[in-house]
Formats: sequence, structure tokens, C-alpha cells
Amino acid sequence: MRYVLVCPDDFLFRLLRGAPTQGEPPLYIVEGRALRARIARRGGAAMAGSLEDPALYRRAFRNGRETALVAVPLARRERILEALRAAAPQAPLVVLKDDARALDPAVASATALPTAAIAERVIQPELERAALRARADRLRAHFAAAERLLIMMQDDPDPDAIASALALRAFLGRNKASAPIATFGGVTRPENRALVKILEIEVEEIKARAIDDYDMIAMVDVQPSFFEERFGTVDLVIDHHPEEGPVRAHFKDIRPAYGATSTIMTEYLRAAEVKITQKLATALLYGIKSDTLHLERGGTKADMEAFAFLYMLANHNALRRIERPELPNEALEVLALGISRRQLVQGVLFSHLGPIAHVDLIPQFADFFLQVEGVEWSVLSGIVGGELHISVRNVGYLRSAGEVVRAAFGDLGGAGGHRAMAKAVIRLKEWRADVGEASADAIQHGIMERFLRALKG
Ligand SMILES: [Mn+2]
Repeated sequence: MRYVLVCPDDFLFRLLRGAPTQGEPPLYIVEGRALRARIARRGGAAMAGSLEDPALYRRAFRNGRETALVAVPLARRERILEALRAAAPQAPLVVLKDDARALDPAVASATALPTAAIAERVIQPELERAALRARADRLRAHFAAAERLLIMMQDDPDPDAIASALALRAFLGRNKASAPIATFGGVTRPENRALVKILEIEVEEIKARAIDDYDMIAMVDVQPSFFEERFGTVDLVIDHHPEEGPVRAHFKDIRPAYGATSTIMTEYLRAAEVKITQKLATALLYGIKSDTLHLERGGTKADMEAFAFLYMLANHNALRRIERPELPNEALEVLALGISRRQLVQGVLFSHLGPIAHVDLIPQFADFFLQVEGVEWSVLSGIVGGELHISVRNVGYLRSAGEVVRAAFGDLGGAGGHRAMAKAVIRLKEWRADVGEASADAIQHGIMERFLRALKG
């Protein structure tokens, strides 16, 4: 179906002539034969007549249900809409307007499109992008002088940090030899390890004295004051954590309103028109996802926009593998045992797995059991190296898991967490001394008793 564009002069034609059309080109309805001829000469379909005459629209509309865009002066608007309505009562109308006066509902049921929306959605972002592009150029010029650049992340860097570091390297057009990605702390947490393994990202673990080997230092998702190690003035800090103490850097871009540094980096890459590879898009998407808990926590419009942009480019199979770690084959035996031992009491599913080889299976199965119908909490436990590990999950709108776990097991060992997930680690020696027997049944029973008491308390 073709669109009908109503405007006395050539404003809409100049605004929209370059826009891609789906199917049939639009029909311009204008006033004046000369203008009609000019549009036609430039390849547009046009019709001319008085915009206040319904007869013009009867010629223009084929079935009366074509959508029309109307851009006319305020003084004539009501009469023109009346004429349109008379000729095509069912046509959806969109009225472009720069005034505050509401559309008269008696004349036409139409959608108002304020010109301010165009400024906000098209012009404003373009102005911001131009400013960011200029800053991007200055940044690149600054780093061009460095033979070796160090990109620093926090200790045990999370996906947001790793993705941001990769993005900065791509932004500066460097490789892993001229700009290594480094941390003082190694990569240890399972989801961080999964990211670097599956996307084949090399993270270097360095000692503090190694920073002298580099000409320049950039930091992403972290600030100099977050380190125990001392830094002089660094070259660049890009971060979304609030500033704690003065940041000494040639360039800094710190945006605490943002949910992730990956979002800031995505904006730089887009402003500088750097090609974002599938691997980089996947890392950045995961960085935003994990720092904002799937955009639920602290995600802003900027995060959503970056997310939507990266979503089209990312490798979703790789992402699935990172987010859902593979199960080793023998894990199925443990799962079978967990299923057979499960006890569901007042919405809480308990299962004690006994001695197990992979400690990661406990939280993984705690996640899994949370999907069972009627389960609001899952409490999974197992024994690894003389310690009892307890992982707790809930569906998210209940009491804080961290609080309940501290109340239930805090007196026996390390216990804590946040709203939806928590864990406790108790030495079996402690358990025997304070609770009693450590057979599988006794442990399951003991955990149940303590947990349910803490949940009610
Ligand atoms: Mn972050």
C-alpha cells in the first residue's frame, strides 16, 4: 500500500525523498502545478490541487485506507483534516506539528507527531555522536604515539571489563601484542572463565612492576583508586562506577548513570564507525547483560540502545554456551541423585548431593531446581574437600537470599549473598561439633531445619 503525503510546499518531499520505500513509492499531494511538475521531474509521484478540497483526496486515495502524513500550517489544519476525513474517513492520519494545540478529535481521529520528537530522536543523538566522534579522534591521536599500551582491568575482571578492554583495543586499531589486556588478579569466576575460553580472549596476569614496561596505560571499568598498587597519571579512564577520589588521567570518561562500561564503549565504536566483529559484539552484549542483570538493574536508555544494536551482531550460540555452562557427563549421575533426594517443603526444594567432584554443579543445580513448578526457593548442598557447600536461589521477589542464608548458617561458617542468590561454606568439622552427625540424611535434615526456621524468622 502506498503512503499519501500531504503538504502545500515541497517540505515533505525534501525530507523524505531519500527514504527507502517499501513497495510502491509514496504519493505527494501539493498545491500548485509548478511544484507538482518539479517533483515529477525528480522521479516522485505527485498530485496538485487545493488541499482543502475533498475532491483532490478522492482522486488520491485508491481504497481510502492508505496512511497519510500531513504537514500543513496551523491556520489551515482543521479545514484540511476535515477535507481528508470527508474523502477517506478510514484513512489513518499522522499529523506533523510544531505547535502545542491539540488535534480536534471531532475533525479527525489522527496521531500527532510533534517535530520535537524528530529533534529528540534524530537530531539530538546526531549532535551527541558528532561530539563523541571528535573526542574519539583526540583519543586516537593521543594513543598513536604509544608503542606499547597496557589496558588494565580490575582484579578478577568481569565480563563488562573484559568486553570493554577488547572494545578499546579495537577502537584504537591495535592487537594483543601492542595493547595487551591485563589484570593483577587472574580470571577465576566460572562465568568470567567461560567468556574468555569460548571467545578465545587472552587476558594477561601481570605483576605491578610490569606496568613500567608500557608507554601508556588505559583503564576500563575501573579507576586508579580501586587498586592497591600505585599509579601515576594514567592516559585514559573509561568507567561507569562513581568516582571515589580524584582520577588522575589525561582523558577520563566516567558515566555513573550508565549500567555498563560496555555501553560507553559501544558508543565510541559506533561514533568512530569501527567495525564491530561478531566476537566483540558478543562480549559487549554479555558485558551489558551481566552488569545490568539482563537490563533489570540500573539499565538506562543508553544501555538498551547499545543492547539492541549489539543483539543483531552477536553470536547467540556462543552466548548461550557462556551463560549456560556445559554439564560434564558424570554430572548427570549427580543430577539423578539430586532428583531422587529432593524434598519440597513449603515452596522450598532441598537436596543434598553428598560428596561431589565439581563444586560448580551445586549452584548450577540450584538454578535448575528453581524451575520446578511450585518452587520459590532451592537449597542445594554438597561436600567438596571436607567442606559443606550450600547454594541458595529464589525466584526474586521474596526475602533476600543473602539475609536468610546468613541467619541460617552464619554461625557455622562463611555465609552471604544478595537478593536472589546466596551461599554458605561450612567445614564438616564445624558441622559435627555444632550440629551433629554428618551422614547425608542428617545433613539434609539439619539444613532443612535451620533454613526453614531462618525463613520464618
Ligand atoms: Mn562494569
